Amino acid sequence: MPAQKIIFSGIQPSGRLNIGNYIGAISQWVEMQKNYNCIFSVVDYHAITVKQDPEELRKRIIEVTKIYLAAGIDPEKSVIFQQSAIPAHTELAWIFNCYGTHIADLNKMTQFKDKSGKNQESVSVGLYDYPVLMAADILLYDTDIVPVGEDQVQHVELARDIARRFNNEFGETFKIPQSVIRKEGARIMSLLDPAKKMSKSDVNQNNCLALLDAPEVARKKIMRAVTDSGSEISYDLKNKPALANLLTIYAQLGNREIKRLVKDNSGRGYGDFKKDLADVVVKFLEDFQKKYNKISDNDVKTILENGRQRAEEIAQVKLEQVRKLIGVR
Ligand code: ATP
Ligand code: LTN
Repeated sequence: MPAQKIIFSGIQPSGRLNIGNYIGAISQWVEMQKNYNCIFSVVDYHAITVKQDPEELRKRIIEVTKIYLAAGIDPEKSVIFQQSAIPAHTELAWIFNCYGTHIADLNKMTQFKDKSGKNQESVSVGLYDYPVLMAADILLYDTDIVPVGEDQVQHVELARDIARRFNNEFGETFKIPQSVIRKEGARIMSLLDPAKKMSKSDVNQNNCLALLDAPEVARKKIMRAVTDSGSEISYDLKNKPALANLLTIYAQLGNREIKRLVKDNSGRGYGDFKKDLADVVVKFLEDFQKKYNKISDNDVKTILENGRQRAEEIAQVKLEQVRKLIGVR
């Protein structure tokens, strides 16, 4: 029997996780655990590429872990660990800085351009180098598949390039990973601006539906979400992007098909549709938060420590192999 494929993914504890993170990433992971060997990380060293308050960061690491668990990641099946607990990640990132990564690669990264905006000269080197650390995360574990939202595909491409270049120079060392994104829901947009991604570090949280928003707050956010001109419920990404986004959220959280939703809403107005959507979101959040609230900080500690042990065993072997290949051992 062929060995089970390996899945790796992670989320930065850099803000309040939202339904974009859930739909685009975490919900895919939950499905994949049935058929694959999965490793999920809380990537705290990615979070510090932008300023974090230390007290807040400590809390967020626990919060993100609880969100993985509440969403259905099963620590008996999957490895869950904190990135900074395994120094092999940063060490391999350093090696990739020297072997496999070109300045031109990093200059192409759209996330860096978006996040650095007009301050490209004064943001941290870490923000620029961030995709190299991500490549190390992925390649350390012989990952086959990386389930992410659409915005991360470019970073996975870089991981593939780095792996190929390293293999060309030193012989087969790293597996070439592949990104997987959802057909629908790979890019959930802001509630107030359908041209912008829903992003957990957005300063205006009215753009986002956070997984830990009080359900009634979420309801208000939906009722205030922008809609498009016209009044008919139809899925039209180009002409009705705001409605297309709301339909996608409804379909994903309510487990419905978009086609069917459009049919069932024919003749109804935006207001009625939003009320239904608000009910679906409220129900989803209530169920989710019930599970979340049952998980203790102590559970999290134990799970992360277990995960660290399991992940470190794999990471150490790969890193030692690399150290030998480049001549430091
Ligand atoms: P930040 O604003 O801090 O960059 P983010 O909300 O973009 O945060 P990440 O930690 O970068 O979140 O992403 C975690 C995972 O969630 C990634 O796989 C990413 O592609 C996915 N993701 C993030 N935002 C969305 C979104 N709006 N729609 C679908 N997937 C998303
Ligand atoms: N850069 C990713 C988070 C991340 C990741 C990874 C995702 C860090 N390391 C490895 C998949 C695999 C982001 O979502 N911002």
